[in-house]
Amino acid sequence: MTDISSAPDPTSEAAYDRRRLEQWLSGGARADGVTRRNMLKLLGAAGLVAVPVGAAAIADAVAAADLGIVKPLPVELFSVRGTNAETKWEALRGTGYHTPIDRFFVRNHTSTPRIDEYGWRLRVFGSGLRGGPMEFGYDELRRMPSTTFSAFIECAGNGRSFYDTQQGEPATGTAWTLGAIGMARWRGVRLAEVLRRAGVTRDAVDVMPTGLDDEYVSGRLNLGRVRRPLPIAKALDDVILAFEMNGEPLPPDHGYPVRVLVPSWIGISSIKWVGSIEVSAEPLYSPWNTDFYRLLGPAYPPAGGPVLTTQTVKSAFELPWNATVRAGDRVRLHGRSWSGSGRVRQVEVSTDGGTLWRRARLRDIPRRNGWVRWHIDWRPDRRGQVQVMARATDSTGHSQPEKSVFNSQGYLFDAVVRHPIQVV
Ligand SMILES: Nc1nc2c(c(=O)[nH]1)N[C@H]1C(S)=C(S)[C@@H](COP(=O)(O)O)O[C@H]1N2
Ligand SMILES: [Mo]
Repeated sequence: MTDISSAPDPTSEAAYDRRRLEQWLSGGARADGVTRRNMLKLLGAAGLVAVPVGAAAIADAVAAADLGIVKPLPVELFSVRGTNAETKWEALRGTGYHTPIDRFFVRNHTSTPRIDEYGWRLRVFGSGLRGGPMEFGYDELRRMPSTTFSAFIECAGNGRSFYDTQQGEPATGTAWTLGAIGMARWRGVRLAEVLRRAGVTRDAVDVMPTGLDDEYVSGRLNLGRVRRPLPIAKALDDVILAFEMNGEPLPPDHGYPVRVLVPSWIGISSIKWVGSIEVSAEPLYSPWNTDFYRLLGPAYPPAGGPVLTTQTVKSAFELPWNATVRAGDRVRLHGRSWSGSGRVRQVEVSTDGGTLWRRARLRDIPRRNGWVRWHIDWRPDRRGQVQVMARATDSTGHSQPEKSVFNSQGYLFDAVVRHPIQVV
Protein backbone atom coordinates (compact mmCIF):
# COMPACT_ATOMS: atom_id res chain seq x y z
CA MET A 1 0.00 0.00 0.00
CA THR A 2 1.18 3.47 -0.77
CA ASP A 3 2.22 5.49 2.23
CA ILE A 4 0.94 9.00 2.09
CA SER A 5 1.28 9.83 5.77
CA SER A 6 3.80 12.38 4.56
CA ALA A 7 1.21 13.67 2.10
CA PRO A 8 1.71 17.22 0.93
CA ASP A 9 -0.60 20.00 1.99
CA PRO A 10 -3.94 18.98 0.42
CA THR A 11 -4.46 22.53 -0.73
CA SER A 12 -1.32 22.33 -2.84
CA GLU A 13 -3.00 21.14 -6.01
CA ALA A 14 0.16 20.65 -7.96
CA ALA A 15 1.82 18.46 -5.35
CA TYR A 16 -1.31 16.38 -4.80
CA ASP A 17 -1.79 15.88 -8.46
CA ARG A 18 1.79 15.06 -9.33
CA ARG A 19 1.70 12.36 -6.72
CA ARG A 20 -1.58 10.92 -7.95
CA LEU A 21 -0.45 10.97 -11.54
CA GLU A 22 2.75 9.13 -10.67
CA GLN A 23 0.78 6.61 -8.64
CA TRP A 24 -1.65 6.09 -11.45
CA LEU A 25 1.02 5.65 -14.09
CA SER A 26 2.86 3.17 -11.89
CA GLY A 27 -0.33 1.20 -11.31
CA GLY A 28 -0.54 2.24 -7.66
CA ALA A 29 -3.90 3.92 -8.01
CA ARG A 30 -7.28 2.53 -8.88
CA ALA A 31 -9.36 3.96 -11.68
CA ASP A 32 -12.81 2.74 -10.87
CA GLY A 33 -14.73 1.55 -13.90
CA VAL A 34 -12.29 2.91 -16.44
CA THR A 35 -9.60 0.82 -18.04
CA ARG A 36 -6.13 2.25 -18.28
CA ARG A 37 -6.35 2.13 -22.06
CA ASN A 38 -9.62 4.01 -22.14
CA MET A 39 -8.29 6.59 -19.77
CA LEU A 40 -5.21 7.17 -21.88
CA LYS A 41 -7.43 7.39 -24.94
CA LEU A 42 -9.64 9.89 -23.18
CA LEU A 43 -6.70 11.91 -22.01
CA GLY A 44 -5.39 11.97 -25.54
CA ALA A 45 -8.71 12.89 -27.09
CA ALA A 46 -9.33 15.64 -24.61
CA GLY A 47 -5.91 17.12 -25.22
CA LEU A 48 -5.74 16.91 -28.97
CA VAL A 49 -9.21 17.19 -30.42
CA ALA A 50 -10.76 20.59 -29.95
CA VAL A 51 -14.40 20.63 -31.04
CA PRO A 52 -15.34 24.24 -31.69
CA VAL A 53 -17.90 25.70 -29.30
CA GLY A 54 -20.19 26.22 -32.32
CA ALA A 55 -20.55 22.49 -32.87
CA ALA A 56 -21.16 21.94 -29.18
CA ALA A 57 -23.87 24.59 -29.27
CA ILE A 58 -25.73 22.71 -32.00
CA ALA A 59 -25.55 19.51 -29.96
CA ASP A 60 -26.79 21.51 -26.95
CA ALA A 61 -29.78 22.80 -28.89
CA VAL A 62 -30.75 19.26 -29.87
CA ALA A 63 -30.35 17.99 -26.32
CA ALA A 64 -32.47 20.85 -24.94
CA ALA A 65 -35.50 19.13 -26.47
CA ASP A 66 -35.51 16.59 -23.63
CA LEU A 67 -34.04 18.66 -20.87
CA GLY A 68 -34.09 16.86 -17.55
CA ILE A 69 -34.42 19.84 -15.20
CA VAL A 70 -37.39 19.96 -12.84
CA LYS A 71 -37.72 23.65 -12.00
CA PRO A 72 -39.13 26.15 -14.51
CA LEU A 73 -36.53 27.88 -16.69
CA PRO A 74 -38.11 31.17 -17.81
CA VAL A 75 -36.07 33.05 -20.43
CA GLU A 76 -35.76 36.09 -18.16
CA LEU A 77 -33.83 33.99 -15.65
CA PHE A 78 -31.95 31.32 -17.60
CA SER A 79 -30.14 30.48 -20.81
CA VAL A 80 -30.58 26.79 -21.50
CA ARG A 81 -27.39 25.06 -22.62
CA GLY A 82 -27.83 21.36 -23.36
CA THR A 83 -28.80 19.58 -20.15
CA ASN A 84 -27.79 22.69 -18.18
CA ALA A 85 -29.29 26.07 -17.33
CA GLU A 86 -27.17 29.19 -16.94
CA THR A 87 -28.26 32.05 -14.66
CA LYS A 88 -28.69 35.36 -16.46
CA TRP A 89 -26.66 37.99 -14.64
CA GLU A 90 -29.29 40.67 -15.18
CA ALA A 91 -31.68 38.42 -13.20
CA LEU A 92 -29.50 38.90 -10.11
CA ARG A 93 -30.06 42.67 -10.12
CA GLY A 94 -31.97 43.52 -6.98
CA THR A 95 -31.59 40.09 -5.40
CA GLY A 96 -29.74 39.70 -2.12
CA TYR A 97 -26.44 38.13 -1.23
CA HIS A 98 -27.73 34.62 -1.85
CA THR A 99 -28.88 33.49 -5.28
CA PRO A 100 -32.60 32.71 -5.08
CA ILE A 101 -33.25 29.05 -5.90
CA ASP A 102 -35.53 30.02 -8.81
CA ARG A 103 -32.49 31.44 -10.60
CA PHE A 104 -29.62 29.23 -9.35
CA PHE A 105 -27.76 27.62 -12.29
CA VAL A 106 -28.12 23.87 -12.92
CA ARG A 107 -25.35 21.69 -14.27
CA ASN A 108 -26.54 18.14 -14.97
CA HIS A 109 -24.50 15.52 -16.78
CA THR A 110 -27.75 13.68 -17.53
CA SER A 111 -30.99 14.64 -15.82
CA THR A 112 -32.37 15.33 -12.38
CA PRO A 113 -33.39 12.02 -10.73
CA ARG A 114 -36.52 11.92 -8.57
CA ILE A 115 -35.47 10.40 -5.27
CA ASP A 116 -37.65 9.52 -2.32
CA GLU A 117 -36.05 10.56 0.97
CA TYR A 118 -37.63 7.61 2.79
CA GLY A 119 -35.96 5.05 0.56
CA TRP A 120 -32.71 6.97 0.38
CA ARG A 121 -29.63 5.56 2.15
CA LEU A 122 -26.06 6.75 2.13
CA ARG A 123 -23.64 3.84 1.94
CA VAL A 124 -20.13 4.45 3.26
CA PHE A 125 -17.61 1.72 2.46
CA GLY A 126 -14.02 1.00 1.50
CA SER A 127 -10.53 -0.02 2.53
CA GLY A 128 -10.06 3.17 4.53
CA LEU A 129 -12.64 2.10 7.12
CA ARG A 130 -12.04 0.02 10.23
CA GLY A 131 -15.09 -2.15 9.64
CA GLY A 132 -17.53 -3.05 6.92
CA PRO A 133 -19.91 -0.78 5.06
CA MET A 134 -22.15 1.49 7.07
CA GLU A 135 -25.45 3.09 6.09
CA PHE A 136 -27.06 6.36 7.08
CA GLY A 137 -30.71 7.28 6.50
CA TYR A 138 -32.06 10.76 5.81
CA ASP A 139 -33.62 11.28 9.25
CA GLU A 140 -30.52 9.95 10.91
CA LEU A 141 -28.38 12.53 9.09
CA ARG A 142 -30.83 15.31 9.91
CA ARG A 143 -30.65 14.39 13.59
CA MET A 144 -26.87 14.69 13.67
CA PRO A 145 -25.22 17.99 14.74
CA SER A 146 -25.44 20.32 11.75
CA THR A 147 -23.57 23.33 10.51
CA THR A 148 -24.75 26.25 8.36
CA PHE A 149 -22.67 28.51 6.15
CA SER A 150 -22.70 30.43 2.89
CA ALA A 151 -20.65 29.27 -0.08
CA PHE A 152 -20.76 29.54 -3.82
CA ILE A 153 -20.85 26.67 -6.25
CA GLU A 154 -19.26 27.48 -9.57
CA CYS A 155 -18.68 25.23 -12.55
CA ALA A 156 -15.03 24.87 -13.56
CA GLY A 157 -16.14 25.80 -17.07
CA ASN A 158 -17.81 29.06 -16.08
CA GLY A 159 -16.74 31.75 -18.57
CA ARG A 160 -15.59 29.12 -21.07
CA SER A 161 -17.15 30.85 -24.12
CA PHE A 162 -14.80 33.83 -23.64
CA TYR A 163 -11.83 31.68 -24.64
CA ASP A 164 -13.54 31.73 -28.03
CA THR A 165 -15.28 35.10 -28.25
CA GLN A 166 -12.60 37.15 -26.51
CA GLN A 167 -9.40 35.23 -27.22
CA GLY A 168 -10.23 33.46 -30.49
CA GLU A 169 -9.46 30.03 -28.98
CA PRO A 170 -12.55 27.80 -28.92
CA ALA A 171 -12.67 25.13 -26.21
CA THR A 172 -14.78 21.97 -25.91
CA GLY A 173 -17.72 21.85 -23.53
CA THR A 174 -20.78 23.87 -22.53
CA ALA A 175 -20.43 27.44 -23.79
CA TRP A 176 -21.14 29.18 -20.49
CA THR A 177 -20.82 32.94 -20.25
CA LEU A 178 -20.47 33.98 -16.58
CA GLY A 179 -23.67 32.56 -15.12
CA ALA A 180 -22.51 29.10 -14.00
CA ILE A 181 -22.18 30.30 -10.41
CA GLY A 182 -24.59 30.58 -7.51
CA MET A 183 -24.24 31.58 -3.90
CA ALA A 184 -26.34 29.85 -1.25
CA ARG A 185 -26.66 29.25 2.44
CA TRP A 186 -26.17 25.56 3.05
CA ARG A 187 -27.03 23.44 6.05
CA GLY A 188 -25.73 19.96 6.55
CA VAL A 189 -23.60 17.56 8.49
CA ARG A 190 -19.83 17.70 8.39
CA LEU A 191 -18.48 14.90 6.21
CA ALA A 192 -15.78 14.47 8.88
CA GLU A 193 -18.48 13.52 11.38
CA VAL A 194 -20.02 10.93 9.05
CA LEU A 195 -16.60 9.47 8.26
CA ARG A 196 -15.73 9.34 11.93
CA ARG A 197 -18.93 7.42 12.71
CA ALA A 198 -18.20 5.12 9.78
CA GLY A 199 -14.81 4.26 11.28
CA VAL A 200 -12.33 6.08 9.03
CA THR A 201 -8.73 5.04 9.71
CA ARG A 202 -5.40 6.84 9.40
CA ASP A 203 -4.76 4.87 6.22
CA ALA A 204 -7.54 6.59 4.29
CA VAL A 205 -6.20 8.75 1.48
CA ASP A 206 -9.14 9.42 -0.85
CA VAL A 207 -12.88 9.76 -0.46
CA MET A 208 -15.13 9.29 -3.49
CA PRO A 209 -18.80 10.30 -3.41
CA THR A 210 -20.99 8.93 -6.20
CA GLY A 211 -24.26 10.41 -7.46
CA LEU A 212 -27.52 8.51 -7.94
CA ASP A 213 -28.26 10.13 -11.30
CA ASP A 214 -27.96 8.06 -14.49
CA GLU A 215 -24.65 6.83 -15.80
CA TYR A 216 -22.94 9.32 -18.04
CA VAL A 217 -22.27 8.29 -21.62
CA SER A 218 -19.75 10.35 -23.52
CA GLY A 219 -19.18 9.46 -27.14
CA ARG A 220 -19.57 5.68 -27.08
CA LEU A 221 -18.07 5.25 -23.64
CA ASN A 222 -20.19 4.69 -20.58
CA LEU A 223 -18.24 6.47 -17.86
CA GLY A 224 -20.52 5.28 -15.10
CA ARG A 225 -22.13 7.38 -12.43
CA VAL A 226 -20.87 10.89 -11.75
CA ARG A 227 -18.15 10.63 -9.11
CA ARG A 228 -14.89 12.32 -8.24
CA PRO A 229 -12.38 11.60 -5.48
CA LEU A 230 -11.43 14.14 -2.84
CA PRO A 231 -8.22 13.97 -0.84
CA ILE A 232 -8.97 12.87 2.74
CA ALA A 233 -7.57 16.08 4.22
CA LYS A 234 -10.09 18.20 2.31
CA ALA A 235 -12.89 15.75 3.10
CA LEU A 236 -12.14 16.10 6.81
CA ASP A 237 -11.74 19.87 6.62
CA ASP A 238 -14.73 21.98 5.51
CA VAL A 239 -16.83 19.59 3.38
CA ILE A 240 -20.45 18.96 4.37
CA LEU A 241 -23.26 16.68 3.33
CA ALA A 242 -25.87 19.36 2.68
CA PHE A 243 -29.63 18.82 3.00
CA GLU A 244 -30.76 22.46 3.04
CA MET A 245 -30.25 25.34 0.62
CA ASN A 246 -31.35 28.88 1.51
CA GLY A 247 -33.42 27.50 4.42
CA GLU A 248 -35.36 24.96 2.35
CA PRO A 249 -34.87 21.24 1.80
CA LEU A 250 -32.52 20.84 -1.17
CA PRO A 251 -34.51 21.24 -4.40
CA PRO A 252 -34.48 18.21 -6.76
CA ASP A 253 -32.19 19.91 -9.30
CA HIS A 254 -29.60 20.77 -6.68
CA GLY A 255 -29.19 17.33 -5.18
CA TYR A 256 -32.23 16.35 -3.10
CA PRO A 257 -32.14 14.72 -0.64
CA VAL A 258 -28.40 15.17 0.08
CA ARG A 259 -25.44 16.57 -1.82
CA VAL A 260 -21.78 17.01 -1.08
CA LEU A 261 -20.71 20.63 -0.70
CA VAL A 262 -17.03 21.39 -1.14
CA PRO A 263 -16.52 25.11 -0.52
CA SER A 264 -14.46 27.04 -3.08
CA TRP A 265 -13.59 23.97 -5.14
CA ILE A 266 -14.82 23.50 -8.70
CA GLY A 267 -18.50 22.54 -8.93
CA ILE A 268 -17.91 18.91 -9.93
CA SER A 269 -16.50 18.24 -6.44
CA SER A 270 -19.94 18.92 -4.97
CA ILE A 271 -21.62 15.66 -5.99
CA LYS A 272 -25.42 15.93 -6.04
CA TRP A 273 -27.86 13.14 -5.07
CA VAL A 274 -25.05 11.38 -3.25
CA GLY A 275 -25.77 7.68 -2.73
CA SER A 276 -22.45 6.26 -1.66
CA ILE A 277 -19.06 7.34 -0.44
CA GLU A 278 -15.99 5.19 -0.85
CA VAL A 279 -13.23 5.76 1.67
CA SER A 280 -10.06 4.29 0.28
CA ALA A 281 -6.60 3.48 1.56
CA GLU A 282 -5.40 3.67 -2.03
CA PRO A 283 -5.64 6.61 -4.38
CA LEU A 284 -8.82 6.64 -6.45
CA TYR A 285 -9.49 7.78 -9.97
CA SER A 286 -12.55 8.49 -12.02
CA PRO A 287 -12.90 10.12 -15.43
CA TRP A 288 -13.73 13.33 -13.54
CA ASN A 289 -10.21 13.74 -12.24
CA THR A 290 -8.30 12.20 -15.15
CA ASP A 291 -9.73 13.21 -18.52
CA PHE A 292 -12.08 15.93 -17.28
CA TYR A 293 -11.24 18.77 -14.92
CA ARG A 294 -7.54 18.82 -15.63
CA LEU A 295 -5.67 21.35 -17.67
CA LEU A 296 -4.82 20.01 -21.13
CA GLY A 297 -3.47 21.88 -24.12
CA PRO A 298 -0.37 23.48 -25.57
CA ALA A 299 0.66 25.16 -22.31
CA TYR A 300 0.45 21.90 -20.32
CA PRO A 301 2.29 18.57 -20.19
CA PRO A 302 0.88 15.82 -22.48
CA ALA A 303 -0.50 13.83 -19.53
CA GLY A 304 -2.34 16.94 -18.38
CA GLY A 305 -1.75 19.73 -15.92
CA PRO A 306 -2.90 19.73 -12.32
CA VAL A 307 -6.15 18.13 -11.18
CA LEU A 308 -8.35 21.13 -10.61
CA THR A 309 -9.44 22.08 -7.14
CA THR A 310 -10.01 25.75 -6.24
CA GLN A 311 -11.79 28.27 -8.42
CA THR A 312 -10.20 31.36 -9.93
CA VAL A 313 -11.03 35.05 -9.55
CA LYS A 314 -13.92 36.43 -11.59
CA SER A 315 -16.22 39.42 -11.84
CA ALA A 316 -19.54 40.04 -13.57
CA PHE A 317 -21.91 42.95 -14.11
CA GLU A 318 -25.60 42.53 -13.25
CA LEU A 319 -26.43 43.63 -16.77
CA PRO A 320 -27.65 42.03 -19.95
CA TRP A 321 -25.14 41.62 -22.75
CA ASN A 322 -25.42 44.77 -24.94
CA ALA A 323 -27.36 46.69 -22.27
CA THR A 324 -28.53 50.11 -23.40
CA VAL A 325 -27.87 53.32 -21.46
CA ARG A 326 -28.50 56.98 -22.39
CA ALA A 327 -25.66 59.38 -22.99
CA GLY A 328 -25.55 62.07 -20.29
CA ASP A 329 -27.46 59.98 -17.70
CA ARG A 330 -25.86 59.01 -14.46
CA VAL A 331 -25.66 55.22 -14.45
CA ARG A 332 -24.94 53.01 -11.45
CA LEU A 333 -23.20 49.82 -12.55
CA HIS A 334 -23.72 46.85 -10.21
CA GLY A 335 -21.75 43.68 -10.13
CA ARG A 336 -20.21 40.90 -8.05
CA SER A 337 -16.72 39.43 -7.75
CA TRP A 338 -15.53 36.18 -6.19
CA SER A 339 -12.52 33.93 -5.82
CA GLY A 340 -11.87 30.39 -4.64
CA SER A 341 -8.51 31.19 -3.13
CA GLY A 342 -9.26 34.08 -0.81
CA ARG A 343 -11.51 37.00 0.07
CA VAL A 344 -12.07 39.63 -2.61
CA ARG A 345 -10.00 42.61 -1.54
CA GLN A 346 -10.54 45.10 -4.31
CA VAL A 347 -12.58 45.58 -7.47
CA GLU A 348 -11.67 48.07 -10.18
CA VAL A 349 -13.88 49.04 -13.09
CA SER A 350 -13.03 50.54 -16.45
CA THR A 351 -15.69 52.21 -18.59
CA ASP A 352 -13.33 53.13 -21.42
CA GLY A 353 -12.17 49.71 -22.61
CA GLY A 354 -9.35 49.31 -20.13
CA THR A 355 -7.37 52.57 -20.05
CA LEU A 356 -8.66 54.13 -16.86
CA TRP A 357 -9.57 52.07 -13.78
CA ARG A 358 -11.58 53.28 -10.80
CA ARG A 359 -12.26 51.45 -7.55
CA ALA A 360 -15.78 50.13 -7.14
CA ARG A 361 -17.53 50.46 -3.81
CA LEU A 362 -17.80 47.09 -2.05
CA ARG A 363 -21.19 46.44 -0.48
CA ASP A 364 -20.39 43.25 1.46
CA ILE A 365 -17.74 42.35 3.96
CA PRO A 366 -15.40 40.15 1.94
CA ARG A 367 -15.66 36.53 3.09
CA ARG A 368 -14.06 33.25 2.19
CA ASN A 369 -16.16 31.10 -0.15
CA GLY A 370 -18.30 34.14 -0.91
CA TRP A 371 -18.72 36.90 -3.42
CA VAL A 372 -18.81 40.63 -2.90
CA ARG A 373 -21.47 42.86 -4.37
CA TRP A 374 -20.20 46.22 -5.60
CA HIS A 375 -21.24 49.26 -7.59
CA ILE A 376 -19.73 52.26 -9.31
CA ASP A 377 -21.28 55.38 -10.85
CA TRP A 378 -20.68 56.39 -14.41
CA ARG A 379 -21.88 59.15 -16.77
CA PRO A 380 -21.40 57.97 -20.34
CA ASP A 381 -20.86 61.01 -22.56
CA ARG A 382 -20.40 59.64 -26.07
CA ARG A 383 -22.88 57.61 -28.10
CA GLY A 384 -21.82 54.24 -29.48
CA GLN A 385 -20.58 50.96 -28.07
CA VAL A 386 -18.36 50.86 -25.01
CA GLN A 387 -16.91 47.91 -23.17
CA VAL A 388 -17.16 47.99 -19.43
CA MET A 389 -14.71 45.82 -17.53
CA ALA A 390 -14.35 44.74 -13.91
CA ARG A 391 -11.19 43.36 -12.35
CA ALA A 392 -11.00 41.85 -8.87
CA THR A 393 -8.04 41.09 -6.65
CA ASP A 394 -8.26 38.66 -3.74
CA SER A 395 -6.50 38.51 -0.38
CA THR A 396 -3.83 36.15 -1.74
CA GLY A 397 -2.92 38.69 -4.43
CA HIS A 398 -4.60 36.82 -7.29
CA SER A 399 -5.95 39.31 -9.79
CA GLN A 400 -7.73 38.98 -13.12
CA PRO A 401 -5.34 39.05 -16.08
CA GLU A 402 -6.05 40.53 -19.51
CA LYS A 403 -5.84 37.06 -21.04
CA SER A 404 -6.37 33.55 -19.64
CA VAL A 405 -3.90 30.81 -20.49
CA PHE A 406 -5.81 28.53 -22.87
CA ASN A 407 -6.70 24.93 -22.06
CA SER A 408 -8.58 22.77 -24.54
CA GLN A 409 -11.53 22.07 -22.23
CA GLY A 410 -11.89 25.73 -21.36
CA TYR A 411 -11.67 25.49 -17.57
CA LEU A 412 -10.90 28.23 -15.07
CA PHE A 413 -11.32 31.26 -17.30
CA ASP A 414 -10.17 34.19 -15.18
CA ALA A 415 -9.45 37.07 -17.55
CA VAL A 416 -11.28 40.39 -17.35
CA VAL A 417 -14.45 40.11 -19.45
CA ARG A 418 -15.25 42.93 -21.89
CA HIS A 419 -18.96 43.58 -21.43
CA PRO A 420 -20.49 45.54 -24.32
CA ILE A 421 -22.90 48.40 -23.60
CA GLN A 422 -24.70 50.56 -26.16
CA VAL A 423 -24.76 54.24 -25.28
CA VAL A 424 -27.68 55.84 -27.13
N1 LIG B 1 -24.43 13.58 -9.23
C1 LIG B 1 -24.04 14.67 -9.89
N2 LIG B 1 -23.40 15.64 -9.20
C2 LIG B 1 -23.00 16.76 -9.82
C3 LIG B 1 -23.19 16.93 -11.22
C4 LIG B 1 -23.90 15.91 -11.92
O1 LIG B 1 -24.18 16.00 -13.12
N3 LIG B 1 -24.30 14.79 -11.22
N4 LIG B 1 -22.70 18.05 -11.83
C5 LIG B 1 -21.58 18.70 -11.14
C6 LIG B 1 -21.16 19.95 -11.73
S1 LIG B 1 -20.18 19.85 -13.11
C7 LIG B 1 -21.46 21.16 -11.14
S2 LIG B 1 -20.85 22.60 -11.78
C8 LIG B 1 -22.35 21.24 -9.96
C9 LIG B 1 -23.54 22.13 -10.25
O2 LIG B 1 -24.40 22.23 -9.15
P1 LIG B 1 -25.87 22.79 -9.32
O3 LIG B 1 -26.51 22.10 -10.48
O4 LIG B 1 -26.55 22.59 -8.04
O5 LIG B 1 -25.73 24.28 -9.64
O6 LIG B 1 -22.80 19.98 -9.55
C10 LIG B 1 -21.88 18.92 -9.67
N5 LIG B 1 -22.40 17.72 -9.08
MO1 LIG C 1 -19.27 21.90 -13.49
